[in-house]
Amino acid sequence: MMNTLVKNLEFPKLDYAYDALEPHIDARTMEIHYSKHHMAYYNNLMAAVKGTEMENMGFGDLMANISKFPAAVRNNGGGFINHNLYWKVMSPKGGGEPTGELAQAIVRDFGSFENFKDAFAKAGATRFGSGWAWLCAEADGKLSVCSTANQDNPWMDVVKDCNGTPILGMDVWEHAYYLLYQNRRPDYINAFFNVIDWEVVGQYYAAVRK
Ligand code: MN3
Repeated sequence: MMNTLVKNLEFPKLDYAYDALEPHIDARTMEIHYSKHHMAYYNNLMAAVKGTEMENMGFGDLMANISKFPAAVRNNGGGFINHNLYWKVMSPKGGGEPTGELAQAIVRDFGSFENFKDAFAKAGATRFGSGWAWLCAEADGKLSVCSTANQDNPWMDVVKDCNGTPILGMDVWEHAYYLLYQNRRPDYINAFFNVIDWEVVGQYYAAVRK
């Protein structure tokens, strides 16, 4: 996915119904978030790259060199890929705790799963304005938690203090939670833990380690 040519990027299918994450994330929020917000990032990205050298770059290379390209590509390219990850790491069978290698790495790098949850929740809650919280992995398996503003992400060269490959991303823009939670971002963050699909996150972790 990350190395797909930009001109060949496709808007992803959602693997579950809009109401599948209720009561944690409501159907109306999911519908608007996916079919309006995410779709707009995709459409605006494709419009911004059309007829430029960016069309024929791998998407990962575009992210890794985003400092050389227009802000519209940074914002919409980030919005496109960040939401692709967000839909994948959530599922109706989510919640609980990771298992296997990822569980062991979380205990090794954060002390406990509860400590990880606290760090991740804090990264999301303290991001001023709009942005994302991330759990990232290095090729050697090391995990870290960080956050980025707006639609920036750890793949971008402009992001200096939040690195590694994202294996879990949480959208903390108000559009992700305002209909159900209004200004109560911490309540949304607590609810998000109930929909995290740790099996998927574990697969992303294994892929980074290869
Ligand atoms: Mn969003």
